[in-house]
Amino acid sequence: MRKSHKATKPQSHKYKGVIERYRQYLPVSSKTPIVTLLEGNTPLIYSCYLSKTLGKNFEVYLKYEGLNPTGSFKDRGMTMAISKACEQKAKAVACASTGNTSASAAAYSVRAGIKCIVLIPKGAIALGKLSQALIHNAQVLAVDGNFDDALSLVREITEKYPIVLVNSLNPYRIEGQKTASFEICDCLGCAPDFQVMPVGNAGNITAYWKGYKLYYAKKKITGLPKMLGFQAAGSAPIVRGHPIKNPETIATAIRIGNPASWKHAEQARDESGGLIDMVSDKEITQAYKILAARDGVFVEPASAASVAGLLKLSGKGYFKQRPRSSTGRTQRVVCILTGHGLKDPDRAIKSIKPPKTVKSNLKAVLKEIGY
Ligand code: AN7
Repeated sequence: MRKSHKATKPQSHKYKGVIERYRQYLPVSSKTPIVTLLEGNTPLIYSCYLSKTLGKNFEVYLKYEGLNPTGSFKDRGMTMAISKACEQKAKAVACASTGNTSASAAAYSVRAGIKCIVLIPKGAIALGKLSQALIHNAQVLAVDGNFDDALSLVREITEKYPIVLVNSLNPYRIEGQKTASFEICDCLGCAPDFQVMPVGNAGNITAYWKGYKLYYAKKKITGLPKMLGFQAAGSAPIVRGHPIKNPETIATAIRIGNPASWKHAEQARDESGGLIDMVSDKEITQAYKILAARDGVFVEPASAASVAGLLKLSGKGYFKQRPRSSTGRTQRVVCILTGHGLKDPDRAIKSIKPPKTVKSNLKAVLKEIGY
């Protein structure tokens, strides 16, 4: 017999986003309206090429955060920040952004039905990200200054007016973003030995470390990873030990001269026995192309900073090859790929030879493809 078809929402999808999945570890209650686009649950992809590069006893995995609903890891934090803003009956949120935060804030604000104000550094954000903030109807203002200038303006505005700040200074952003470390541990069945990631405003390294420490305290894992963070050489305040007035890099997402979570990033580095180093734009571009050409994974330049860092450390002999007989166990390295390559297609086109034009006939095409 045929079942009657009722016009109900589909119930088949069990996955309900990071808040429902990790509710017990997050500051939400039955009173919190959950605003979600089913973010998280991103794949942990084994990298043949990078595992081979590091050598025997190493496995390298790529946490592909570009597959979140708006194309970056920011969605994990935004589902929390916007849900909490709604719980507090906020009417408007604001952020400064190198692009991804604004894309995510704009999309989640639409879901929540609240106003979203975005300040971006003029001319310095990737086109994909700008198009997202605009199409989701955020009020976007291009500030004649850099990200750090935009962030201080937004901080001042949100302190004085009833507008919620949704940059990672908002503690709920960090709470949501820490779910990525839970996913990695749940997937591997343990904590990785090393985690490599880009560092910009330093909220994400703060969030991951918080997540790992919480899972450790809850006895879900028995060890903690070394946190290896990478800044772009032209925007490396933490490495150089002072704010950078005019930060520069092709990785516009991490073009940040005075990170808001500076101290927490240093804490993650020091407590984990890791490091924060820098990579040049050339190294970033190389890693960017390697990921696309060897592993089939397209990321934005800022995300490639993690793989550039991995390759830099590997070249220096940082990853020691222990003979199987001494400790035996394979060591796992996870690289966080924070944003999708389609965010910044201009950069892809600039990094590679343009397509060759051929005559529109079979002979000419066959000749080019070698048949
Ligand atoms: C792809 O969107 O700061 O160290 O305003 O978009 O937590 O800042 C973006 C940062 C890495 C650095 N990768 O993370 C913004 C913004 C990508 C990013 C980072 C960003 P944080």
